[in-house]
Amino acid sequence: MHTSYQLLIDGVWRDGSDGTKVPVINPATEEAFAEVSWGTTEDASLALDAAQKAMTSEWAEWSPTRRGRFLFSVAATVRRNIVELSALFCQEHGKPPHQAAGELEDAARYLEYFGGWADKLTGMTIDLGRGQLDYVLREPLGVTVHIAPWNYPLDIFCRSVAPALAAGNTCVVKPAEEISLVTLALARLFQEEGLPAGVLNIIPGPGAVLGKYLTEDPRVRGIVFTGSVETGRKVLEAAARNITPVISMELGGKAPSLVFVNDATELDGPAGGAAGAIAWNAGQSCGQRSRWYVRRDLYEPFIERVVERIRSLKVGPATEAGVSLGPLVSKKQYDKVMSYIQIGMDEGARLVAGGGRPEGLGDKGYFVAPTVFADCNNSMRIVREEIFGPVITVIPADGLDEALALANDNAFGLSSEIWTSDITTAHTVASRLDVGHVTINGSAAFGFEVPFGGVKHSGLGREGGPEAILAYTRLKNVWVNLK
Ligand code: TXE
Repeated sequence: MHTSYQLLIDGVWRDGSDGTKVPVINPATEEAFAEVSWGTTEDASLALDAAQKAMTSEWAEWSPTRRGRFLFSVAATVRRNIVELSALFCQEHGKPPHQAAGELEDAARYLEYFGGWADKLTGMTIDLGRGQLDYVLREPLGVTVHIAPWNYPLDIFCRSVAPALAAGNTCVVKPAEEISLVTLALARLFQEEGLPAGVLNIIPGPGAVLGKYLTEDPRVRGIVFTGSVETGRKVLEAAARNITPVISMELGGKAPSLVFVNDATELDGPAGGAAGAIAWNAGQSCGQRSRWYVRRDLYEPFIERVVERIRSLKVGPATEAGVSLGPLVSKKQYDKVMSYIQIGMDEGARLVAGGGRPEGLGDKGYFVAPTVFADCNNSMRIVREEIFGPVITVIPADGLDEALALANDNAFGLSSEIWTSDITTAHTVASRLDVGHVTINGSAAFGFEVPFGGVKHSGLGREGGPEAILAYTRLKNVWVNLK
C-alpha cells in the first residue's frame, strides 16, 4: 500500500502549493512504495517566513538548557523508534539494516552531542580600562537553510540541524530528491516532542528550483550544504548575492589510503579496510578510501588479499539476511558508477574483481558488484574523480615520498588514511597529507566530537566538535560609557 508524505511548514503537515506528488522508488526493486509532496518556491517562501517569525516568538523564550534537553529527548525518541525508522530507511535508501540502524544511532549521538553544548555557549567581557564596559554577546545567526544529500540523510540532517537548534536558530531543510521520507519521519519526532511551530521546516523538492531559491533569499542568515562540487559552486554564488554566511560546505572526496605496513603478514588490516570501503553504504561515502597507494613489493599480495575479502561480501536487497551492500540509491547513481567502470576499462586499468551487475540478482535493482581496479595511475579519471560507488583503485608506489605526492595530487582534500606499524611514519604522513581528516590503521572519527571537513574542492567549515556549533552563532560587541 502506498503511503503519502507531506511537507512541514510552520508546524503544519501539508501538500505543496501546486499539488505535485512524486513516487518514491525502492532502489532494490525499482518499484514505487510511497509518494511525497514536493514544494514550490511559494512553499519555500512560506517556510522562510515561518522560520523568521519563530526567531522572535515562543522559541526565543526557550532557555539554552531547555533547547539542550529538547535535543536529548528527541535523541531518546529516535532510539525508541529505531526499528520502524530503520525499516523505512532500508526501503527508501537500500542500506542493509545494520547500516540503517547505525546511522540512526549516529543521528541520536549528534542530537546529544550538540544538545550538550546548548548551555555552554558563552560571550565574554573585554577590559578597555576604567569608565568603560565592553562585552561580547554570542547570538544565533537567525534562519538557517540546510541543503542535504541522499547518502547519509539522517546523519547529515542531525549534524547540522542539532547545532543550529542548540544555538537558538531556526531551520529550513531541503532534503535530496532521492531521499526525503526518512527526514520527514525524523522531523515528525521533533514536532511530537514539542518543538514550536516554524522552528523546523522541511521542504522536499527539486534542488535546481528550491535549493536555488533558498540559497538566494535575503531572509536566510546561514547556509549549510553537503553535495557535489558543481552544486557547491552554485550555492556559493547564490550566497554571494546577499553576503549570506556559508556555515559549512562538504563537497565530497577521493580519499587516499597509503599501505606501508612492514610485510605481507600485516596486510589483513588494510585489505579489510579496502573491503569495508567498498561495502559501507555501497561506497557512497564522501570519506570512502577509493585510491589505494601500496608499497610496490606488497602490491600484488595486497590485491590478492582484497579480492579474497570481497568474495565474502554479499550484495542484495536489505530484506535479505547477511547483506553487506545494498543497491545504489538511484538509477542516476547506478548509471554514473557503471559509466565509470567502463571508463576504467577504456583507460586500461586491470579489472580484478566485479565490473558490473552481480550475478544472480536479475535485472531489477541498482546493484553493482564490488569492483577493484589494479594497475591504475593518477592520470586516470577513475583515480582523479569521485565515483561514489563500490569501486576502488589500486596503485603501486615506490616509497613513502612518492605515495604522499600521489595522494596529495588530487583536487579533493577531505579524508585519508595510512597503514603502518611505525609511529614516526604514521605521524609524518599525517602532517604531510593535504586534507582535513587523517586516520591511522583504520577508518573512524567522522563526526560528533571531532571536526570533520575538507580542504581544496572538498569544501569549507567543519562538522562536529566545538567549532561546528560556534559557526551557528555570531558575535555582537557592546560598549558602554560608564563615566
Ligand atoms: O549532488 P547535488 P547529486 C557527489 C557524488 C554524486 C554527485 C552527484 O559524487 O555522485 O555528487 O550527486 C541540491 N542550489 N555527492 O546530484 O546536485 C539537491 O537537490 C542548491 C557527494 O545528488 O550536489 C540535493 O539536495 N541546492 C556528496 C543537494 O543539492 C541544489 C553527497 C545535493 O545534490 C541545487 C552527495 C542548486 N542549484 C553527492 N541543485 C558528499 N559530499 O558526500 C541541486 N541542489
